[in-house]
Amino acid sequence: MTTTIIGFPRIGHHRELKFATEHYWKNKIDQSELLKTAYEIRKNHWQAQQAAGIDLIPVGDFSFFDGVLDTANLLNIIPDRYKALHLSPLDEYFAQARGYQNGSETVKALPMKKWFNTNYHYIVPEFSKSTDIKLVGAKLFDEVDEALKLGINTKAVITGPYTLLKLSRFIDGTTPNDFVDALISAYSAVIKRLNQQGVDWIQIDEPALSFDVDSAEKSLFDKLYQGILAAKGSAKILLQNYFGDIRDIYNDVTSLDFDGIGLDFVEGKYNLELVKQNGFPADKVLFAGVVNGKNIWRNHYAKTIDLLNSLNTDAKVVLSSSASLLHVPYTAEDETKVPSDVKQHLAFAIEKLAEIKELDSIYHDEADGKAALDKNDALFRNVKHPFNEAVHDRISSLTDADYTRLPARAEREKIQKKEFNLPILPTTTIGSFPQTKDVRQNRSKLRKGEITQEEYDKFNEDKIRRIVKIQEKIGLDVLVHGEYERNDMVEYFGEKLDGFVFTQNGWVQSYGTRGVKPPIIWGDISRTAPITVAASVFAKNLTDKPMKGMLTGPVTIFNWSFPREDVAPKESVTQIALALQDEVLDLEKHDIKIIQIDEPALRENLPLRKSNWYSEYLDWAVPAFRLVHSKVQPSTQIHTHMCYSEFGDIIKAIDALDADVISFEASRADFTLIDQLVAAKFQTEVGPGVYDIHSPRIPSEQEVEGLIKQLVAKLPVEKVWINPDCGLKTRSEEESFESLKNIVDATKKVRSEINEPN
Ligand code: THG
Ligand code: ZN
Repeated sequence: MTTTIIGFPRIGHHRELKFATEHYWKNKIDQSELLKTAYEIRKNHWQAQQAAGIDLIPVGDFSFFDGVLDTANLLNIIPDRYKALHLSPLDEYFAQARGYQNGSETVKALPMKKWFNTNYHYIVPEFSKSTDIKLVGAKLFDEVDEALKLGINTKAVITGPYTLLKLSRFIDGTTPNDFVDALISAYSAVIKRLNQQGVDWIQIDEPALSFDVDSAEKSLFDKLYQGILAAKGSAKILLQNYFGDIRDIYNDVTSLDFDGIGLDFVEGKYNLELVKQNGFPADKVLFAGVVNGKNIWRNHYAKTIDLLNSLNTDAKVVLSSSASLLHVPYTAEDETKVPSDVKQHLAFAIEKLAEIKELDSIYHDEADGKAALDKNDALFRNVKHPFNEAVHDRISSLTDADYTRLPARAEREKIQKKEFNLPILPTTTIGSFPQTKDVRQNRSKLRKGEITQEEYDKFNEDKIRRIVKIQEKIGLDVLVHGEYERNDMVEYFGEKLDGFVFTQNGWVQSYGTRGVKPPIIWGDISRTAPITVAASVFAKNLTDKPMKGMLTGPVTIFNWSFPREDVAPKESVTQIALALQDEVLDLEKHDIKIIQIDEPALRENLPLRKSNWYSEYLDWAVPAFRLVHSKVQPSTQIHTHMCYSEFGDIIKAIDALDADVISFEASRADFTLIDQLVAAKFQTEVGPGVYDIHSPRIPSEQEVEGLIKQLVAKLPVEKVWINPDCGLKTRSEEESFESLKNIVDATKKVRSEINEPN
């Protein structure tokens, strides 16, 4: 055994799992048909790995929604409110993942959160007083049986107890420590059962060790694993970390009775130092994550072999991916429209399997190794990214003034109050309106060449006309054009900007059945023509109300793309920022005086270790945003928007973006962020969402009125905006319009109560 991977994408080569699952949800197929499709997908994926020469194949990495939720359900960590629905195990699982509605009976979904620093989301398990941890699930064991029957050399995969505790929510005053003994028993039972089934290796995923680990957390980890490993019997346990290094706990991990330790040598550069400085126990297997599980570029074999040689250990080394391949698309083979000089540099999941095998041949001096190394060397010697001199000149001439908007915000605030003369508590939306079936069909018809560009544009113009009227009728103060022309807020800009390459089938799971197609940064980035100006100007001319221009910010475009690796993030993000600066100034020139630059992904790429937050990230991310809007007139109002309101700990950085207004997700976080904003003397005007758009529930006028009153009780009323908490693209029109009406009416009521004109 010399090669493995941490995990494989689940959605299927052509997103078969997405379509089957969504059909099942719509009662178009029954459970047995869904299970059959899922089995076929797993079988294909295992056999693809086998065919590529991967020796040890992960099983249990497949999921109908999310692996953390799978592990929680395996161990009976299922809140009572879902059990009370008396559904089949699979439906109970889906009820937790996406909520349940049957007539008047509704149960909300468990919350979803970003998975470390990726664009994937996991479901947050909930521990309470009534949580009774024990081995109840069958999914993992069933999949292991299937794999063994197919002759797959199986490595069973589960989320580890430490990560599970770190990522979960604890209610009723419970704490992680309350569950240590129960988790030890349950994981021991899982190991025993897998061992009885005949599984050789068991991979326990502990990515949470890549966060800072303090001494209490270290004790928690030690206690869990001393217990679990004492009962492992003849099972071989692999402790698998990824997304970073394990500097805080390396010595504990290496001295515990693990049979293998999996380290990420790509993102966790420091792991190499740890192994060199402390040595690696010769009686354990080192699973070396050397093929990047998060990027889409070919591995540079010569560098990887150097790295492996520098490990300088007597331990057996198994070559692996640095993370699960979940975060990359299925295969680059299908990408017929990607230029061939680019395509030869791409390695998606299938190609990465072959890379691991080739690296293994090179590492072990096998006959075919030399040829593979030479071929790879040639590839890297000849790489040529398009170079744009004008972009480089522009960047080298930037000065501090380019990052500073004048006058100061307080001054601008006064000027803008006069300029727009909006009522107090102005109402607006985040930008997108529902992407109804006809909107998606129109786009797909253009893609297939069934309609002309003119017909496509005409359709969208009709949509804009309609939505502007509807917004006026509802009584919103600042209008938007609805974003009908956009598929995805990042893919759309990627397609329009020079320097990006985009794929046909490069789908990556975002959550559950939903995916994204991240654009690929290949050359220097620039804007060759206006992108959003036509739609915004068309919409503006339809109304006397202010029309807000809508852009995706540089940090979000960068974070949700596949970046280059030969260029520093700061350089790429600055290029994107300059391209967007051109767009902002063009919008302004065309009389679009309110411009929103969304940065939903600003928070999520914070380095996992706090000590690196500024030095490795915010120190370039915040200036990039400022660069986009620094040159606008004082009277032009810059808005931004962020999803996932967990930015309590970076409030100062958010204020430093120097936007005039920010809207964000708040309703689910019970407004706790508001107190943090007050405490930090937050200066930007704020629109904390008063309507949770992730839920089909329509908030009543009274409910919204209550929320607005809570807001103005805490925040200076002249700084508060009223809006939903995110874009409306995934909601239905009925829900959206009724909710917006309630929001506007509630706002008017509050205004009249505080004697302000509407
Ligand atoms: N764009 C990108 N990344 C994101 C979001 C985004 N990451 C975080 C968050 N938003 C994830 N949310 C979603 C919501 C909906 C969908 C995907 C991610 C979605 N996808 C369609 C699907 O899978 O069927 C595909 C849409 C399409 O045809 O392009 O609905 O907004 N980059
Ligand atoms: Zn949002």
